[in-house]
Amino acid sequence: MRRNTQLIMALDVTDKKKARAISKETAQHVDAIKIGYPLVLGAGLEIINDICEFAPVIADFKVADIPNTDGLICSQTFEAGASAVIVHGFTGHDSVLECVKTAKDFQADIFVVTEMSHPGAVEFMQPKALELASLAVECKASGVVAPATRPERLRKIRDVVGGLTIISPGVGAQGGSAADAIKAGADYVIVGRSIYNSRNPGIEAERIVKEIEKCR
Ligand code: OMP
Repeated sequence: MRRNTQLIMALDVTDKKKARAISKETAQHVDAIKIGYPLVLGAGLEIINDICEFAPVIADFKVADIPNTDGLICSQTFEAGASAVIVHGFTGHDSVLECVKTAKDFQADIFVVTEMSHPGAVEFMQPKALELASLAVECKASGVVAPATRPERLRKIRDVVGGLTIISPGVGAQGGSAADAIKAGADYVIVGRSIYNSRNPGIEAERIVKEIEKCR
């Protein structure tokens, strides 16, 4: 993934036309566009290839199954044009290794979820987050997903993952700040609603990029 603006847009809209319009408006300000179940269920898997016209696509399918099924999900997603897939780590080393192996065949990336950004993540994920981060390192994933809503936790996850890429959601609508996340060690922030629900997504994306630039 290019590392230019350090902004990844989460495109959680469900309408193809809207998705394309927002992607076009924001393309020059983002390093990647993350799409997940809302858009793929609304517009079909072909939407990945559509959005690739504007930026590399990260498929947020939070893959969490047995290795064989995980491998099939990842290969279908990479064949559809995605540059990366987000997977869960709680399924264990064998499942994540299968995803990483499949990604290698496509010269693509796997990001492993550690501690999620929402409040409920403290119940089950937080106690295991650093182990999930270690698992990502051991499985040679490209990176991890870590919460912008808890910069102090992000810092701890950075200590564990060393040079792996950290992509960090929770900025804006969930209360986190782009600057704090970058300062705590995120390589990229992921921003959804603040951009795609704003009256002018291009201007909002540019504003976030400027905020990130100030921390460099
Ligand atoms: P907004 O809260 O609208 O900015 O969107 C955040 C995006 O990041 C959504 O697509 C979420 O599904 C995703 N996300 C989180 O919010 N928290 C996480 O811990 C992990 C993810 C993710 O894996 O992308």
